This record gives sequence, structure tokens and C-alpha cells, in this order.
Amino acid sequence: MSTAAAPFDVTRVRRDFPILAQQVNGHPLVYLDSAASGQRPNAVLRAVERYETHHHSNVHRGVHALSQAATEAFEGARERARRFLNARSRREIVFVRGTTEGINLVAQALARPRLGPGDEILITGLEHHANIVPWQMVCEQTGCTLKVAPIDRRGELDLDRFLGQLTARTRLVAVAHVSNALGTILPVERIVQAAHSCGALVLLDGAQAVPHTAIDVQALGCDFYAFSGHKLYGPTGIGVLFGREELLEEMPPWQGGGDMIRTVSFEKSTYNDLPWKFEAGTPNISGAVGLAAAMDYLEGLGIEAVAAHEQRLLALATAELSRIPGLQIIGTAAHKAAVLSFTLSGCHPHDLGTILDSEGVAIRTGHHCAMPVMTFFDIPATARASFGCYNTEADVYALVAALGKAREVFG
Ligand code: C6P
Repeated sequence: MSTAAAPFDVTRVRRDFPILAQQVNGHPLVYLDSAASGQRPNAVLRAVERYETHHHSNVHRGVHALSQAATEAFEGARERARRFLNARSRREIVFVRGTTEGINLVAQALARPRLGPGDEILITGLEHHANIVPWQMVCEQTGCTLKVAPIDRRGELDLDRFLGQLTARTRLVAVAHVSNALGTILPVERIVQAAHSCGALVLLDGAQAVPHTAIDVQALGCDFYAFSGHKLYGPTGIGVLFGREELLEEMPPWQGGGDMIRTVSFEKSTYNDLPWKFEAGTPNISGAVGLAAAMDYLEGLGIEAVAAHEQRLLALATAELSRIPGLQIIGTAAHKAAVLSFTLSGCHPHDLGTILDSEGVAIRTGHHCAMPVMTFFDIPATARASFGCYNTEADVYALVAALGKAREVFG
């Protein structure tokens, strides 16, 4: 019996995404901006619609049937997320608005109360602003110091210098699993191991990793892992912060309000159990339902099969774009996820993005919320094409053709 996996059927996958069937500016849409936000398959759209149409009410509050149905759907989504990450317990799964909120939660509920002058937080030179600014705020609040491990011209972390910057003063290491601006996949297992051997805790920003890699937080050994649903073909406004139970247990809540309390009096309030202690107010219930459906969808396709498909597209696009005179690829790490950043001489990335859009090709242009990366490469911005499970070789050739048009315009 053959054990060979079925070939990845991208034509069938595309049929799951109704948004892709449209024309933009008179051309079939070529969506190459999944790193900014993935599109949603029918399975997600229908799960959200089903919930909103038949089951919606507030959660954890009512004895009536709808409230119980909504609670079941919401807590079922938490169990789905636990399985997705292979976390030990549902108590380790905190629903947040997205990666940004997850990182801010750790900054304010873990770092702020624990750190002070002399303590250090170590990040890298390729972080998204969401993994820089919350730590800068903590430094202002506590007097601790932010250190930044450098990257090299390929966009890879200089691991030796990173290891050299890890000391007994390092209390927290916060790094991207995958860089959004460059596509670099970081050696997170090595980072976690080295940080722990110095006694530091580790937060991984998984925003760009989750659509391309199966995540096992127990195997990774990280203390926190944050990601957003909308990068994973799920809804916006929902994400997950995984935190090790012992740590979450010790951390104070960071926002107060309904649902995060056990008792309230004017003298003193006591707090709810995990994970609800960190979920003040009415949560994004339909978002969680949609996120669970997105996890089912992606795992149904097979994350490894999706990643292999995207790697083929990345290799093709890298080869094709490398042939274009004046085009420079920014980010040439040996291990990359499905992101291709580039500049074209004589053409500002924003103008390039506008010309490509007029051809129906959607890419992102700008600093990608990673200004220090742009500063490092001494450029104001890049154009960034990113691939998802629904992209095709034809999409890559459409990008190449549109870049040809741009070169005609800008000489
Ligand atoms: N990057 C991009 O186009 P939110 O906005 O909270 O869902 O995710 C923030 C975030 C954090 N870390 C990384 C590595 C990210 O890529 C992002 C979001 C998008 O690259 C929008 S700026």
C-alpha cells in the first residue's frame, strides 16, 4: 500500500475561498497579502454565521439555553485551541484580541510587576512593533533595560551575539517565531533552551508562524506563545495567548471588569480561575467560534502540506524575481516562511503597490510595522508578497507580469 500523501489540490482549496473569485480593477484578484491577513474559507464563514444565527447569547452568565449554547461553543473553541497548540490544559489558553494584545498582557501582568532597574528584556532586531513597544513601555514603567540582538544582512539572527547578550540579568526573552518583514524563521528551540539555562522566561510571537507550522508549545518549551486568528484564515479581533499555567496562576489580572472576578465588594475583589482571570468583559464569542473552524480547516488541509506548497511558490517567486533587473530581495535567510520582501530601483514601494493593484495584484508595501528592520537595511519601505494555502504558480507569474508593467512605467 502506498503511503505517499495526496498532491496538494490548490484548485479545490481556492473554491473554499469565495472572496478570491472576484475581479479587481478589471483583473482577476491575485491576493498576495496573507501575511497581513489571510482570507476566510467557507467553513469559517459558515461557522460564524451558524453561531450568530442560532446560538448567540452572552457566555458564562445565563441559565437559559442560548447562553449555555454560546458558552459551550466558546469553551469548545478554547479546547480546540488547546489541541492546536498541544497545551497541557485549557487553563493555559487565554482568548485575546490578537498577538498585540497577548504580548501587552504579558508585558503588563508579568514583566511590569516583576522587573526593575538592573533587569533586562532581550528581543531581536527583526521584531514587529507589537514585540518592541510593549517592552519599551515596561522599561519606562519599571526602569528595566531593553536589549536588542542584531540581525545580519541576510535577515538572520546573529545567534552568537544573541547568546552573548543573554546573562543572569536577562529576565525575559521575546522573539518572533517568523519575521513578518523578512520571512526569516528563527531557531526558537535553541533560543528557548539558551534562555531557560540563564533563568529567563521566553515569549514567542507566533503571528507569522501559525499558518505555516504545526505548533507544539510543550515541545518548544516556551513560557508564552501569542498569535492572531486572522493570520490563520480565521476572523479578526480574536487571538490566543498561551501561557504556562504556573506563571499565569502567579500573575495578577491586567484588566478588571465582569467575568474576571469571583467576588466583588467595595473593600476588595477576588479573581476568577484561569483562564477567565485574564478575560475581563464580554469576549469575542463568534470570533472564537470562527477561529476554531479555521483550525479545523487548516489541519484538515494538513499544515505540512500547506507549508510545502507555499515553499514551492516561494522558491519559484524568488527565482523569477531574482531575474528582474533592479529588483533586490530583502531578507535572504536560509530558512524562510512564505514572505518575499523586495525593492525595485527607481520606484518607491508605495507606487509599486499602486501599479500592481491596478493589475489586480494585492501586495503590502511600507515598513510592515517593523521600522527598525527598514532602518537596518537603510530603506524606507519594501514591497512584500506573501503566500497562503490558496496561492498558485499563476499568481506568481501574475506578480512577475505586473512588475514588468511597473518597470515600463518607471523605466
Ligand atoms: N503583522 C503584517 O502585515 P495583530 O495586529 O495583533 O493581529 O498582529 C501583530 C503582529 C505581531 N507580530 C508579527 C510578527 C506580525 O506579523 C503581526 C502583524 C501584519 O505583517 C500587520 S502589521
